[in-house]
Amino acid sequence: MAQGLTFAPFSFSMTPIKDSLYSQPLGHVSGFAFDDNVAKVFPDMIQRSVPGYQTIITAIGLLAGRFATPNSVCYDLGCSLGAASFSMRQNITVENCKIVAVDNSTAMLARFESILTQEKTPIELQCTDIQDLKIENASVVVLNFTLQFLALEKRQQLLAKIYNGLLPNGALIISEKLAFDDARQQELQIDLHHAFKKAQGYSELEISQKRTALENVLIPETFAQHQQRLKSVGFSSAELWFQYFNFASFIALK
Ligand code: GEK
Repeated sequence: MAQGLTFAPFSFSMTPIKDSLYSQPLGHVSGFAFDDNVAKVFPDMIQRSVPGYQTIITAIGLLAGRFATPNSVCYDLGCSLGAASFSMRQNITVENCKIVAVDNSTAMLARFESILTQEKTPIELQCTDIQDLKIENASVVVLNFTLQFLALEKRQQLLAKIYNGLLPNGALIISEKLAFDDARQQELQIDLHHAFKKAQGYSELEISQKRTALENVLIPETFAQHQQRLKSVGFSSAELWFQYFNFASFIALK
């Protein structure tokens, strides 16, 4: 019998489909897109590609449980299939709080909707570009591996909008693939990430074709760049709470 794929502390009821999108030689590798082929295999893809993904999802729930305030909104920006939203919902205990989950991939949101049940803390889905979204009355905002897909010059404006939409003492949780200033560190961390992917069952071909697909689509920055920009838009502090090779998660406080 097929096993449901676990996103601790909850599980997707859908059958996980193995990601083999880059397993055969592709004459031309197109830029990575969040289309239906990706949405279909996404739970398997992200868990086998992002070191620490499950730990981060669990922690986002715990952080939401701590920072969500009554009568406020928690935003999950670039929600994909809703792993962070479900984890937040499981931990939010305050009254009259809602989660707004946003993505501009219709394929992702269709799948999210198909597994969504409504409970005490509602989850509202919005199919839109997060740059066009109105953010207000927010106690928690999550950008879990989403900011890295925005053009570099668009990031400051989005973060300023998030800062302005957050309530006093609100929190922004950002997870990103990182770059490093030091060339040896950069090479080492990329190698370690590839070793992680190999250990997860990806072949050299899959790793290299996926890397080509993500070039110019996923643009990592150093933690110092993120921290400096978060402070420049007004956050009083921004600190790392998790890092596993070149994947990290940080929390910025208003
Ligand atoms: C998770 N947070 O499982 N507007 C809206 N959505 C966007 C935009 C944009 N401008 N750019 C990218 N996306 C999820 C994982 S995946 C990360 C996030 C990854 C969406 C895109 O469609 C995709 O669903 C998501 O951001 C990034 O916790 O695949 O590495």
